[in-house]
Amino acid sequence: MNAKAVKSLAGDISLVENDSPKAETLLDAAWKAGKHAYRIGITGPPGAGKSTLVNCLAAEFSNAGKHTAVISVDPSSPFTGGAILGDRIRMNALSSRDNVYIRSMATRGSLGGLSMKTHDVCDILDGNDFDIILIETVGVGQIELDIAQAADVTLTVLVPESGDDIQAMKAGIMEITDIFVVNKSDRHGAEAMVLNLRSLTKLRRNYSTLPWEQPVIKTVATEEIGIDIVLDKLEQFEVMLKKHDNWESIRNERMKRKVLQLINETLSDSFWTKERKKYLNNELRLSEQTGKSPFRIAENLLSSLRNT
Ligand SMILES: Nc1nc2c(ncn2[C@@H]2O[C@H](COP(=O)(O)OP(=O)(O)OP(=O)(O)O)[C@@H](O)[C@H]2O)c(=O)[nH]1
Ligand SMILES: [Mg+2]
Repeated sequence: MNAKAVKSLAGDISLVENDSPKAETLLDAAWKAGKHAYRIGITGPPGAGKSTLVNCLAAEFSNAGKHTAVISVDPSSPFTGGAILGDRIRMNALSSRDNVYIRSMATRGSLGGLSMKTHDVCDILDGNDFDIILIETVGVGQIELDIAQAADVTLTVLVPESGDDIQAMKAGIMEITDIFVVNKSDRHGAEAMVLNLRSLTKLRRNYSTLPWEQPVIKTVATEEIGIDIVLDKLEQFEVMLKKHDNWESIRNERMKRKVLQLINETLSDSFWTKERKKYLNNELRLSEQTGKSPFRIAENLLSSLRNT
């Protein structure tokens, strides 16, 4: 990408992030043009080596001639460009490449808002002819589940000491992970961690129609060890999705979610007139005296909808 193209893309993404009235036109065009990028989510606890790994993967995709985007989503930072200094330095080397684009996104309002924006930004990138979109998020609860919905494949990065993290994230992590990576496997306990994860993956996620078992891969991202295996598995997963028609159904599901979201937002916005807000506040204030339940209050509000 030349400097002009990068600037124009960055501008488009900012319009989407800021809910500009122009965003809708951009997203319309993106939906029309896009749908071919492979969206790869990378999640895991703080400091697990996600950025280091993403950096290795992005470099390999770029070497293979793929137009590659990296979005780092930082739910803990209220600043845009929340990437830490080390990330920046490493990423700078990468972003000077012609076929790589890097963008950080940070929380401005709610986490829900951030993940919706992430979906939109992925759509913009897809519409701009990217082949690969890597999305890095710190695993801090709900957010990685939301981000997983934006991705075609989710890679969870753990380290030999992640036993407690697995306990804390257990159900969620098994549900969303397609590929496990035990990074920092130059450190003690990597093998035990791999065995632990393998036994868990046997019990957990049910891919039903998909012939896939969650692989557990050891890496040392700082020395680029194991990266080739991660790339192989990512490619196998993509081939499998396409072969079993899941590629299409993931995109349809994404489209459906977007439509539902837009309908919900529009209905909700038009419903909450000044009068209805006032009515609600009044009922809340008087609830001690009236003893009305939320069901009765909602019913009254909705009845006003039926009468109009
Ligand atoms: N020993 C060892 N250190 C590693 C490895 N991979 C990454 N690191 C180091 O771990 C630290 C954190 O790496 P990052 O890639 O920034 O981790 P992260 O998961 O992106 O961190 P956050 O985005 O802050 O959650 C850095 O100092 C890396 O150099 C590895 O395989 N082995
Ligand atoms: Mg990082």
